[in-house]
Order: sequence, then structure tokens, then C-alpha cells
Amino acid sequence: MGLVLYDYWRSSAAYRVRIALNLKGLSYESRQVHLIRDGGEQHAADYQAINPQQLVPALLDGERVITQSLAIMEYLDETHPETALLPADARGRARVRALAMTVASDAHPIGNLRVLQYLQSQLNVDELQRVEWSRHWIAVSFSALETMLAGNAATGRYCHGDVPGMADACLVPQFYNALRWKLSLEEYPTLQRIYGECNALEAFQRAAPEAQPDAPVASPA
Ligand SMILES: N[C@@H](CCC(=O)N[C@@H](CS)C(=O)NCC(=O)O)C(=O)O
Repeated sequence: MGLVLYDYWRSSAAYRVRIALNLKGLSYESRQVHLIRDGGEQHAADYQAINPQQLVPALLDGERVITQSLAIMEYLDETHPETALLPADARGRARVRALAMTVASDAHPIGNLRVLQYLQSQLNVDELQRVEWSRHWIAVSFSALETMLAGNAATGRYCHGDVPGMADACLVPQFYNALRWKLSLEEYPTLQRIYGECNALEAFQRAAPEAQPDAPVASPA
């Protein structure tokens, strides 16, 4: 059995893994977990058996289930070293992981669907405030990322050098979210440039939310 990705078109964590799989040229079966329909298919018992966190993505490699997008990307890098997502040197790997975690550990979780749903249903936070919340926390991380990238000689065409890798696979989906929330992006010229460089590549284009089989023909805002 090959690789199976439990996926959702607009999940930015799944988007990271799609980019990684495409960069490595790995084919995979995509199984859609609709995060909204029927109260969210991620909460169904059969999916909980795959990922008790009730989040996508999850990767099935034969009988093995791997969860957490960063762990999945590192697993893919170790099992399929061709087209490395992490640099060869320890310092470079630490830098790429720090960039990736700024997105995946700090920016993304605060704006996740379940957090926004909780703000709405339990704390009665209205839609405008939820949008403001999302924008604010993305901006906090983007300001730091802009400084980390613009002021570092290790930044190249992409986040680290001239080969796309794990940091880019995290940045691009978060940038997509920022566009979705209509965050003003002028203050992040380096992030904008890298987003453009990445999206010129087929691996990123094929991973984009709108290119997924479960994307609605005209996506709602
Ligand atoms: N840290 C996890 C985050 C996974 C995650 O938050 N996935 C979101 C979609 S981007 C999800 O499944 N949300 C469902 C929910 O909030 O109920 C990872 O990197 O894989």
C-alpha cells in the first residue's frame, strides 16, 4: 500500500504536507475529511481511530499512521531523502525548524477552526472580532518572520537558500490564510517575494487549496 493523506482542501496543515509530497515527487492517495460537513468529519469515530486529535492531516504509510504536519514532513525526509526538505548542516536545520515552528506552533494554532468555533459558540465573539483576532495573530508572527528572513544571509530565493524546503512548505499556506483574512501585507516584502517564488513552482501549484479535488468550484470566502 502506498501513501495515503487524510486531507482537506483548505487545511493549511494538510497543504504543508501536500507541498512536501509534491517536492519529493511522491504520489499519494488523498482521502478527504470534510472539516465542516455534518459537524466536522474529523470528529467521526472512524477518523478519531486514525487521529485522536481530530485534526488533519494524518499520513498512512502502509499500516503506520503519522500525525502532525511537521512530524510527517520530517518522516518523509528520513524515509525518502531525495529532494531534502531540511538542510544538511545542523545549524541550517535548526534555522529551518525555527521558521517552520514560528508558523506551525505559534501562528497557526491560534486561528484554527476549533479555536474560532469556540470563540463564537462559547464566548460569543462576533465575526468582526474573530477576523480581527485571526489577522492580529498572523501579523505578530509575520513581523517576526519578516525580520528573521530579511536580515539573514541564509535566506535565498526561498526561506533557506535557493532550494525550497520545510520552512517554505509552512510559510506558503499561512500566507494563503493571511490573504484569505485580507491582512495587509505591505510590511512583509520578503514573505511576499518568497510566496511568489514558491508559487511559480509546480509542486506548490498542485498543492494549492483550489487545485484539490474537494475544493468547491467557486469557493466561499
Ligand atoms: N499541529 C497540527 C495542526 C493540525 C490542524 O490544526 N489541522 C486543522 C486544519 S489546518 C484541523 O484539522 N482543524 C479541525 C478543527 O479545528 O476542528 C499539524 O501541524 O498537523
